[in-house]
Amino acid sequence: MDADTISISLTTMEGVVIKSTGSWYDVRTQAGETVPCRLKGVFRLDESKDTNPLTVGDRVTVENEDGDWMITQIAERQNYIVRASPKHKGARQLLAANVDQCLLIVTMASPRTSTGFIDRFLLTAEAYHIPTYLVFNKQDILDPKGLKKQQYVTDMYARIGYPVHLVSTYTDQGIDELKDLLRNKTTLVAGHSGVGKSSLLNKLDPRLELRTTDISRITGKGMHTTTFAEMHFTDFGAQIIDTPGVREFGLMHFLPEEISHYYVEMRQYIPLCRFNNCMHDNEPGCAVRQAYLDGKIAEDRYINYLTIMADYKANYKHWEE
Ligand SMILES: Nc1nc2c(ncn2[C@@H]2O[C@H](COP(=O)(O)OP(=O)(O)OP(=O)(O)O)[C@@H](O)[C@H]2O)c(=O)[nH]1
Ligand SMILES: [Mg+2]
Ligand SMILES: [Zn+2]
Repeated sequence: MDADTISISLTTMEGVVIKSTGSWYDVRTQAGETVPCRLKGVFRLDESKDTNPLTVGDRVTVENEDGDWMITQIAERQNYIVRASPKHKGARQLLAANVDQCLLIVTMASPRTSTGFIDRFLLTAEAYHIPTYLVFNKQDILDPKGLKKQQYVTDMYARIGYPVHLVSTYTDQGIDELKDLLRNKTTLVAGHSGVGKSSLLNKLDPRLELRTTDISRITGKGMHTTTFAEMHFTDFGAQIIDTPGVREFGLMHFLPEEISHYYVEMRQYIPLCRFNNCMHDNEPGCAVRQAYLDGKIAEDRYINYLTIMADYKANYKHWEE
């Protein structure tokens, strides 16, 4: 440290990033104060597939130098969730770090969530050992067809061990039991745009007053009301990260042959395949495919697996170049 630095007032504190807009970061310090910070210019993007070096949930050290807050250190992450960057093909964006659990908000009303999307999320969460709850929102507007579809989908996930919650932010169905799950934890709330993530947070703690918007009646697609991930501290002791709706989650850290291991119900069959590099597609003696043919692995799950593998292999080549 040189003489100049010593002569100015310098305060160091620990904190957590609660919002990141790219160039500025809001950090909540241990004292419970929120301060806007810049990142000290020494951090480079690691292995370069990430488009952002720092994300919500990151634990950091901040220093105040003459009134300006700077982030000077980032603690190692316990885990993180990435999404495929909407702008750069093959790049990924950190959505959040250091989460205890995820709530994946889905709906069989509008905009309807596909099981392919759910599976991609679940396998990412499995890879990082993050427990995930499936929350089926908009119970109040399901028509008979939607209800039937929901019954099928919820059975499928419940059978393989994922907790399922049926909620409505309009009628308050299922809201209290969610509070019990969230208390004293850091939870990432994810899902497509327009499924009701911010509405759910407002329901859990009305003081948050987060912006929500009607989904477009014409396209049925959300309009991305929430634009940055942000961690909120609720009045019942939960830390919840609301995120912008995502189209797709990124899976780039995996090798193609790893993917089946993150399909929880496939794991038990993998060692029984004839070839130990089996991809569980058309290989002879594949125990996973056999389990699917015997009705032990749900059709949606297996078909999604094959689709994910095909996409993944195509992209994986691209990343290797
Ligand atoms: N019928 C019904 N509509 C709901 C429910 N929850 C939310 N909505 C509506 O769904 C629309 C989208 O809600 P938001 O909370 O903004 O959705 P979001 O997931 O935060 O969307 P993004 O911020 O764009 O990712 C709004 O019109 C809400 O009123 C529900 O339980 N039932
Ligand atoms: Mg939102
Ligand atoms: Zn196999």
